[in-house]
Amino acid sequence: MEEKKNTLNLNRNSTLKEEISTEQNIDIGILKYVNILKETGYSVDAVPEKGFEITSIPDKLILEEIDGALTTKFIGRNIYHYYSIESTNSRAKEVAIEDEEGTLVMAEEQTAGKGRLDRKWLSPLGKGIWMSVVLKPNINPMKLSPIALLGAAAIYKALKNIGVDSQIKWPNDIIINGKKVAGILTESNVELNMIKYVVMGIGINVNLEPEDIPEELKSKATSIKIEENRSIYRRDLLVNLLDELEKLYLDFKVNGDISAVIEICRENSATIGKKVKVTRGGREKIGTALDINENGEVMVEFTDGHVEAIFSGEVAVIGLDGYI
Ligand code: BT5
Repeated sequence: MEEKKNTLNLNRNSTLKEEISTEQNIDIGILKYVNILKETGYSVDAVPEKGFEITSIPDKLILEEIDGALTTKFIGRNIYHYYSIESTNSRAKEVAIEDEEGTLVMAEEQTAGKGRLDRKWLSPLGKGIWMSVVLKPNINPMKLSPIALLGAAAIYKALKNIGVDSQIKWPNDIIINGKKVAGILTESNVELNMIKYVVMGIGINVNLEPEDIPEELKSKATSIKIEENRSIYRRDLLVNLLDELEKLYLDFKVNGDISAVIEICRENSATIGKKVKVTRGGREKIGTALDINENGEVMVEFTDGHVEAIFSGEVAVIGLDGYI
């Protein structure tokens, strides 16, 4: 499909690299390739009597490199890669019916990234993972509500794999040192009691610098680089994430089993034990989050002693969310 090759500069790099390493005669043609590599962010040094050496590779999500590193069976085996797009979730919804399960839409930047409830999601160029995966679980739509937790658990595990500790704030935020580093937006299409598709959108602030975060978000948003004081190679995180997502998803897809996900969300929760504000239908109530039950609902004990399982709506952790 033509769109998969739409980021000309990004996609042709891998082939160029091979051409350079196998080329014996350094002529004007190779200098042209070297220049293209440099423009794309590679550092290339001339080595006397040998040719050229690539000394550093750019942190770009180059299709061929991702493809070669993937360990998944179906997630990310069909990829749409954009340099700039309004929203990967919106694009994924356009291809979700026709395309196979596991189809991945990703972009270097989103110009109209979406959060939940029509909120905006900041997605600056080349600094994060902005992606959406098409899923087609063959389960009762009534069992779909914990699916965002699946994304959260996969992000948690992928971060852990690259040495980053985080917490999960029910249902869709990943937190480091009290600030949000990643979010999940799931959008589904259900017809006649059948799930046509679920698009799981994941945004991770990877290498954002403090100046990439606007003033109004500074109290609640952060990036891995800001918290860890090191740059992260986005490809490694992405490949890890797709792998963890596929492992956790398979149990869910086949028999609706979400227990491993719930366990991860419980053990690494930024919500359990905290004072929370629950907003539903415009009304606010204060309580304490006691646990996450086996359905992925958060159990909240309100100030009047009444305990309720909350499966949707807003549960804000008091003291954690910048706006409280
Ligand atoms: C979310 O919404 O956390 C869901 C975010 C999903 C983003 C991904 S990126 C790829 C895919 N394509 C899309 O268009 N979206 C998905 P919510 O819980 O409603 O949080 C949104 C709120 O978080 C905003 O109102 C801001 O206050 C804050 N926010 C916006 N951008 C942020 C960022 N990059 N990092 C941290 N917080 C942010």
